[in-house]
Amino acid sequence: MTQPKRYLITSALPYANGPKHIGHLAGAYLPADIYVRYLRAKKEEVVYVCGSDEHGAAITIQAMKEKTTPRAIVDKYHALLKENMHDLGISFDIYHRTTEPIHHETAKEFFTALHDKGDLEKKETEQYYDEEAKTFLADRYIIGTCPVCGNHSAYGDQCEKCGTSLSPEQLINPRSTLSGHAPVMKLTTHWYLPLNRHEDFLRQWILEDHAADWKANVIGQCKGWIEAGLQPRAVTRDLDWGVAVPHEKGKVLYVWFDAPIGYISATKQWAINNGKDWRPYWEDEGTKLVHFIGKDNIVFHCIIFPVMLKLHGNILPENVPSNEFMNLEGDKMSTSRGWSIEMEEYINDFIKKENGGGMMVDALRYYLTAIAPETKDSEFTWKGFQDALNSELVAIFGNFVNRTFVLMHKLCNGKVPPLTESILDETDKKLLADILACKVSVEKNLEAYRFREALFEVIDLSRKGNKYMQEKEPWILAKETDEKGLPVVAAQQRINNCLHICLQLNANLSILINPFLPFTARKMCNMMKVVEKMLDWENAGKKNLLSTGYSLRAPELLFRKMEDEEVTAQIEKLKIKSKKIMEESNQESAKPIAETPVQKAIIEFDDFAKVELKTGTILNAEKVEKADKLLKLEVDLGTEKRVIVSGIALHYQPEQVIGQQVVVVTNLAPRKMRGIESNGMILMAEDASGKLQFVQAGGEANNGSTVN
Ligand code: B3M
Ligand code: ZN
Repeated sequence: MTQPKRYLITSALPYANGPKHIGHLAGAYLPADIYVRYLRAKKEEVVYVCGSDEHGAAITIQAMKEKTTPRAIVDKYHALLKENMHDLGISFDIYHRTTEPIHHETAKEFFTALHDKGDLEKKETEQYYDEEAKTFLADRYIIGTCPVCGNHSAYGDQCEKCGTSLSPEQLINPRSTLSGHAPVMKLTTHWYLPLNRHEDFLRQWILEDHAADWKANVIGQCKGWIEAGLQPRAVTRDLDWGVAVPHEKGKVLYVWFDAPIGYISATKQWAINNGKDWRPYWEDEGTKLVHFIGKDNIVFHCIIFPVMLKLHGNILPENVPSNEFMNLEGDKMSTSRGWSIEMEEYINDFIKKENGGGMMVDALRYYLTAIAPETKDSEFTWKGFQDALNSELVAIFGNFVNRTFVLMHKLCNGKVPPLTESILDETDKKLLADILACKVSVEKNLEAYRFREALFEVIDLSRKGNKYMQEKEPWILAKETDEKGLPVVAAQQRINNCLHICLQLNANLSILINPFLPFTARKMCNMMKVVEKMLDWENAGKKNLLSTGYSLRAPELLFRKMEDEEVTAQIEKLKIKSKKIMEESNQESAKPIAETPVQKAIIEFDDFAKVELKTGTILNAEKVEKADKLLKLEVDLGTEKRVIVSGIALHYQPEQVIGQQVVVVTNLAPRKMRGIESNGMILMAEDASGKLQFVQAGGEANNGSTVN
């Protein structure tokens, strides 16, 4: 797009169902905040919106767990999340909530507009119903045995033990979490968003128009979805907590229909609070809309919400920078398994305890950005955090700033010394050129959402500052003047030039580090006795930010070291917390990958030998009525033909799999799914984009060959 007139930046709305961990922070909030702070420093017109997602089963289930009402849950966790984000320097222009009346009105209006234009379809489907509780059951309300790993408490949408995504009818022995009894199938009516009508648009808009500027992980996932063929998505639910569907009793909008509209209602509320007009932000093509999210939200922000926006006549996002996941000490970060560092825990342990003026906020922001999972999953370790803090922030950046101030006070009377241009040498000129080059490259990286790289550039510039100082050795110059009989004036001129340049570099570093480490930048301003206005981005690259003769304050400590004992204590705390939560909830303990390289327990050969695997070819495939995820397959196994029901319909159209060679588990006990008996299981593997791929024997294996 040409130079945008304004920016609207969003971060995924966290569910107000519990505390959020630092992996969330690293995924959707910190990068957006860095971007926004950069835009503000550039004096762009920018609004940064977010808020709590307060609907959906995530909330009602938490209310059940805590034996209270959904309202009490969202009130409690909304307040917590809002405060946590603020404490960590996330600078939303508004942190809204989806239970606000303005949001309900906005979401209803949106639904009605699409409905009245004929953009939604009404369909009758069968759904699990709890006869005792007299209610239809959302996927999360059904638990049963996972068909893949045998976990007895898998949910109707996902098994949290093995990670497989499921549909309720795949669960063995399903039971309702409300009554504990087996649910029955019952007819219900819902509204659907027919995504299939918009395939051409999505293909063009994502895979053509944005192929080059969206991240590869985002394009990859979208491609998987589009090529698998898009299905109509239900946008209503039989629930009583949520945005009521206009003119329908007992139904609410599906949480993923109303939540992204939360970005719009938050913008409206922001506009009301600030006497502005919200419309251009969602209706004028000059707006650059950017959604920052985690990878589990890609389909909603790249496929479903854009279709809704297009139908409703709104602008579309320019980009959807999505991060992969951040692991913790060798295992997946997970609040429910206690293997996490919650934002509030970090705040209590490091921020509230010390009055460091944001020192430990910036330390966390630094490490999370340095290890950001921008292109692949990454890992937080306390040792890594300590290393980053001690050997980068303290030893490089902090050291340079501190040295400059100490020497300036010692050798230049606490004032900015003059610069004598005539004696500038190559080393001086090189460093001055590096400042400008750094600014250019930080800009380029930030604009391409490469935050780690941008941060490395800034740290690298401070490293160059240290090297420069080391080469110039002003402290030696100061000593040697008298002994060597050099004219004092000439030596002092060289000292002055060195510290003048170092001070200008300091001023530049404060501007360049500001989007990432805002507290540090402000402390540096205080040391330099300049107002915050100096942090305006247009000042970056300038060589005269501090005037000659200006007297500066004494250095302040920017960062502190982290001790080994703190590292040990945090790891210990993590293990104890996780063990306790696991015991309470009867789950299997999280174990660091280093200790357990394989996920599942070792089995004897005899156990493996019980599994019969054979090659086959799919002869026929058809959709299973009223089940989004299932395909009914007929498979040729050489000596026999079998019917197998497979949960691959979201990834493949029936015609795409006919003729496909497959590997089948042939001695699995038969199971009924949607009234069809399935006799076996097809082996599939998930690829990097999340799409299921067929496991194949390769070569010319005959149907019915045994796989060993
Ligand atoms: N609350 C899911 C999540 O927290 C959801 C995001 C909504 S963004 C509109 O991952
Ligand atoms: Zn499982």
